[in-house]
Amino acid sequence: MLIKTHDNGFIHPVSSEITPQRAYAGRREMMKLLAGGVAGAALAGWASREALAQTQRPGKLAALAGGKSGVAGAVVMEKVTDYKDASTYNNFYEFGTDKADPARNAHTLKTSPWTVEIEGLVKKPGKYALEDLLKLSAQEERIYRMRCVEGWSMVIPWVGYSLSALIQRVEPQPSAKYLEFLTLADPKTMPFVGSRVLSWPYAEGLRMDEAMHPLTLLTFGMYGEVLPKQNGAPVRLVVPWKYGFKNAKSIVKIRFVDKEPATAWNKAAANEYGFYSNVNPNVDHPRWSQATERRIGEDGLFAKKRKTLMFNGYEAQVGQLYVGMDLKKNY
Ligand SMILES: Nc1nc2c(c(=O)[nH]1)N[C@H]1C(S)=C(S)[C@@H](COP(=O)(O)O)O[C@H]1N2
Ligand SMILES: [Mo]
Repeated sequence: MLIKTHDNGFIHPVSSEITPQRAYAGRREMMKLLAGGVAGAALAGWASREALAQTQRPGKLAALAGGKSGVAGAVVMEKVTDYKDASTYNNFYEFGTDKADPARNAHTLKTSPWTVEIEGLVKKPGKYALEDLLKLSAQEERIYRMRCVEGWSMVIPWVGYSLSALIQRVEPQPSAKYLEFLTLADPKTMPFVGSRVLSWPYAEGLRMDEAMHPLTLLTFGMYGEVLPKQNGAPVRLVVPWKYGFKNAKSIVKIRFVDKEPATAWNKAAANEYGFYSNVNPNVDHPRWSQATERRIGEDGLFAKKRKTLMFNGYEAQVGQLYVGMDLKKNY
């Protein structure tokens, strides 16, 4: 049996970290559930077992327990992307701009000890240790579509809880209208933090109602395990209806502010990357169409691409956040 070591960010598993073989529930069980008219929750359970079944492999990271999500829209019934693709085809420019660079280089990232500083317009600012953040709310598994602005997509079972739980805990002041997310920028462990492709630290932002939306996930794991370093360990954001670049990795600071914060990609090219960055097949990137996408691991380079969905398929859940807004202007 092959045990991977430091490549791809895997660590030597110790026996206590290896999750026991989980029961596999197959397609037949799903058909039974469908026939019996069993609703969402049971199907979500099937989907998460299906996802876990794909990850029985050596060299696992520490298990991160997550019950199935009760949030509407949090589980997509599509084939889950192979763990291998999700952990080797990445954007994490602090470790290089090639898709293979983060898996090759992120082993230098030191994820423990880790604190996230909460500052700005809140009643309870301060430094929150990762261990305390992990315990702040029950972890859920959510299978979300992820659509990168470059035209590819994946389906990933994330583990975390709604960011709203943390926001409520720190008690925002009424003047707090936006959240700014700042990520680690450590030139000693991140070889490309000196490069001029982006300004560092990588910064992102959300409007308060977007940050409070139940689908917005403060994320600690994927595929039932802690996040690999190349995927933004130990804590990142996942906002499934927005382009992938909103999903800030390796967050060290969350600032509550009264004005729309600057974001790394907007600073780099304001005409290409706006603040909202909602997935929208009707608004082209200035240099390419956003109408279609290629699902990593499924759609070959020459296969017909699949249609990109409005708000990445989460329109029913989030459409009301943008009523009355011109989404061509607020791209
Ligand atoms: N700190 C940081 N976060 C980041 C990025 C980055 O370069 N640095 N890239 C973003 C982009 S463009 C995408 S598509 C997603 C990719 O997440 P994944 O590699 O886990 O799929 O991370 C986002 N978060
Ligand atoms: Mo991206």
